[in-house]
Amino acid sequence: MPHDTSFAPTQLAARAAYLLRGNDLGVMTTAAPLLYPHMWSWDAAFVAIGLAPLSVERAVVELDTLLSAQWRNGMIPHIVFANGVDGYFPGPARWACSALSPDAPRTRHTSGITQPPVHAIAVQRILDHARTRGRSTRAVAQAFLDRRWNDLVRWHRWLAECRDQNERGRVTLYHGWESGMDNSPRWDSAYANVIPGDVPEYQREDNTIVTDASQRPSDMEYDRYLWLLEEMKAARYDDQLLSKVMSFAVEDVFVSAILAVACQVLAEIGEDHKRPNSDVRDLYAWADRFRAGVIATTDERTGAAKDYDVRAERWIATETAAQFAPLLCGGLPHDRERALLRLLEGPRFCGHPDLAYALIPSTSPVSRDFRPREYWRGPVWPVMTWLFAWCFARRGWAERAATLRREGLRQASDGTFAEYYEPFTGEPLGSMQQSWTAAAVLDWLG
Ligand code: 9WN
Repeated sequence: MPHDTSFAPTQLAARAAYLLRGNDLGVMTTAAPLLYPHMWSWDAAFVAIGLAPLSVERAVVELDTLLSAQWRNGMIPHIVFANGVDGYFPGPARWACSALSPDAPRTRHTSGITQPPVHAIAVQRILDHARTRGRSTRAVAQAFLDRRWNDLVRWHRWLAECRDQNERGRVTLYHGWESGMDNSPRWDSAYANVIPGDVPEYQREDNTIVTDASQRPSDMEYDRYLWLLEEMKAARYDDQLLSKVMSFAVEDVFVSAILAVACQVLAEIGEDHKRPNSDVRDLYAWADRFRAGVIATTDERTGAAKDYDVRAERWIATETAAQFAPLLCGGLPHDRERALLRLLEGPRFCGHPDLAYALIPSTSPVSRDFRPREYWRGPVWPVMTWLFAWCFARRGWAERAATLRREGLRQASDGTFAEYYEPFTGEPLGSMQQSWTAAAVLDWLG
């Protein structure tokens, strides 16, 4: 047992619920109390998943808040800033979205980029929980779906049309933050071609909260992150212009797999709830297109998926969790899928003999890019465990899903609800009391 404290399931669930209440600002839950004092897009979806077993009503409010900050073009922004709260850089003034883009909302401050589209999964979980409740709660969930259906479809349409302009079945990102896996080795080669110009002066805030530099991205990485913001601002966040001017442009295979799953899930919800046929048809078509786009990147022997560097016109193969993207959305030929599962469960990933828990490290411990403490370069992220477990259950792999859940709960039983964990020692790292870690636990125990 890597850590001394170990909470029993009921205590752990109570602490997770208490944590979410503590991070609740009223109509939004901060991603974490100190490091991330605002609402993040994919965090909000996972938070809604954690809230649903506690209160369907409150889970709905979380998604409503997020969707009320949706851009006119359909984009869900990666951050919705809490009113009157500082403490995170880059904040609203640095993004300057409403001053620059006619698509940005007027009544809310947001960032100008996006994040992985996991929200349909949250809608599905809300509907699942609502079905087990009384009539008034079921009505709340139904009213949410009626109210937000068009917004959810618009969101998927924006990804399919503006972020896959050539219909290759893969989502293009213009910033590593859009992948949610900010400093993953996946993006090293693409970032190497980003040459920061005049970045207006800035002061990082993250490293005043997580003071151990080995757990966060480096200053050099931050210079590039901030430079990309300047490029976007010069293009006024215009979808067409971004595709031409951004010096970072990658097709993200993991986000593409998530989009394939999300479109499929939303299409099924649409069918069940008698939404317009044309929407359902579009959603199924996008699900097929993005699934095919993911499969087209895979290695013939191992089934491992690759990203693509649009600027360098080069495939990016890294030993990271992202290469398992096809396991999320399905579509691989049987033998290739078996090979990819062997890779996942073998010594390069979950079966590595020195791991504290049989979980998926963000980067393979045998890769030369592996850093056991550094953010997306090695640590295990509980929210990723949840995502894989949920997708595996959906794919009919009950035993694999149960193993991830069991190991994920063992890891989380230290009660810190850490953002990520050192894979060998199980040391909690990054932000403590991270909302989506508590949410994963609540879903598992709910
Ligand atoms: C930048 C909030 C977010 C997550 C991301 C994670 C981290 C932000 C940061 O925190 O990113 O968006 O400042 O490092 O990488 O996945 O959504 O939890």
